[in-house]
Amino acid sequence: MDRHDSAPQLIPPHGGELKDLYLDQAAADAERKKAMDYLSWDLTPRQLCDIELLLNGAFSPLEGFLSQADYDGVVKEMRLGDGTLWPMPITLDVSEAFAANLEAGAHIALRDQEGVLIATMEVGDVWTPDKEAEARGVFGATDQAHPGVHYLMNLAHPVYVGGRLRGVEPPIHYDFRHLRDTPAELRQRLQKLGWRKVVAFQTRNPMHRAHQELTFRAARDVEANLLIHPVVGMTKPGDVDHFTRVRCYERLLHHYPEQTTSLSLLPLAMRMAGPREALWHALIRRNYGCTHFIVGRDHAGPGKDSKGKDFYGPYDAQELMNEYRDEIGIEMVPFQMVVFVEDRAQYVPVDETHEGETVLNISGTEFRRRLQEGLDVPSWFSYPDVIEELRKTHPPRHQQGFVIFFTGLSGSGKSTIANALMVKLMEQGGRRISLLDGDVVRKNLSSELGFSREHRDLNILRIGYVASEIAKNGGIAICAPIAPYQTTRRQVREMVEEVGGMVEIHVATPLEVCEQRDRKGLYAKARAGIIKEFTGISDPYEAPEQAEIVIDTREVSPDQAAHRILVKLESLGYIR
Ligand code: PPS
Repeated sequence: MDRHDSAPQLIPPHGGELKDLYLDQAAADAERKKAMDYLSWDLTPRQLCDIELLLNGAFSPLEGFLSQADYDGVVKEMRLGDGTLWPMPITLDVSEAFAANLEAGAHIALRDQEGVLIATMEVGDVWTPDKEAEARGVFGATDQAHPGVHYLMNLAHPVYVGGRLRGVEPPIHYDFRHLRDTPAELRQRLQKLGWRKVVAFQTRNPMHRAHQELTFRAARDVEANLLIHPVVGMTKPGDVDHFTRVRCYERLLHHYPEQTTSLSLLPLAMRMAGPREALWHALIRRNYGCTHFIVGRDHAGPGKDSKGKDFYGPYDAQELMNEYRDEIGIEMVPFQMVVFVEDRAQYVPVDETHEGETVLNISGTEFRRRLQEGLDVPSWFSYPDVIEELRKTHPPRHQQGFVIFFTGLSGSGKSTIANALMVKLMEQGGRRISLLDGDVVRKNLSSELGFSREHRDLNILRIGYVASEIAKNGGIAICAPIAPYQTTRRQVREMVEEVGGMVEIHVATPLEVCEQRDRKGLYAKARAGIIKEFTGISDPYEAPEQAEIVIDTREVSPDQAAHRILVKLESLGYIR
């Protein structure tokens, strides 16, 4: 590593030309006035991340959300219309209703969730993308187990708008302000430090000793200083929140030799696109003024597909980076996994281990289990001060809030089992419990809603929101709606797992049995056409694929069902 820079020299301006799409103060004030007459679009959390990096030049050479011609080129061959290498479509997705009022040449105001004007955009083109083709091109997959595909298919709006941006005000961040740099600020900082070579490390996870060793070796090998450049925008659902991670990185920083390593936060919304994403990450780091970029095993990997197969090969990203090495403008530092060799008490790249040596490793899953169960984490694996930080927000499971989410047909027995379970949990004592039963929620939270897909989704997302708030504050939320749609249940799971545990229970009583019981007489009415859109009769029910528990009430009584759930909760560590 480069400790200090004694040789007098000119620091090369790393990173090439940097776009800055912000207007000056006077022009921004004038733009704010004009924007009062423009149509307004409230940016989604992902769009807010994208626009920040468009406006500050992290996405140079882009000057706005992609036009259709640029988008087509990027999806098909990772190139903008003018041939420049750019692997990721940065698009402004809007609703059909909003798009219906747009035409080329119009201006729109882009605002954050509070209504603050971030930028205006001159509309270039408006089109409806072929999302399946986009998924295949960008992710090489249409399987919705891929978080990027899932987002594209279910969460992104259906129409895209391209156009140049005029920046009025950067999105505001109140957290870790001392660690946030624009590309221009970071370039300046690196220059001031006299760092001629800088190797950037991308991460969305807490860093343990293996990561430290890997980054330290990478920096030493290319004689560069190290920039830890973690993503704090949007990462993979279920990841450790960035507040916790940043505190961990700050702790870790003290374990590097002084003056060698720096930390800066990147408000990027990841897509988990593996090889393409690696290329994108590299271009972004080039824009931030880094000269080298570490690409390890399974860079930005989305995990396994619905058949249990990896979406990408572990070194696909390195291969793609190699293919485009002459165009990226930043050098890759490829890295193998590093492992701990017990006999040498040392971390080494996996190909430098000798036969017969004992190699220790704790997988991500095993590490999470140890945190969840409050078990010891050895200091060869991670620094105790880092673990201490993690434990603050990730206490053992029995101290965490969680959500028990029942789903099943009307009359399947959800409410009965949910009530039995609640009473049994209350009997055990020591926890706060809220029951969000289907009928009760519809009365108190969703009285204006009907049973269209749109209304059912709204209803379930409201339940998910309230349940996740309960879980966040350490409580237990028991929910018992029909929740007929897979994607909506998945959204709830993602929301909940950010703050606590989620246990999904499919009450899989078959339709014929529910109909035979017909306690409320609703099935008869549905068959007679008096109730429309009735689940199972005239409306779909998509059975869960990953429920933690499946219960068929033909086989067990409510009491037995509740008992089975308690046993499962115990085995998962949620109760003791
Ligand atoms: S959903 O789909 O999750 O929003 O439904 P939910 O909020 O759980 O409400 C289901 C209860 O509403 C009654 N009901 C209907 N269910 C399904 N489809 C139609 N069209 C419908 N109309 C009224 C029914 O009593 C459901 O209660 P449960 O407890 O499930 O039997």
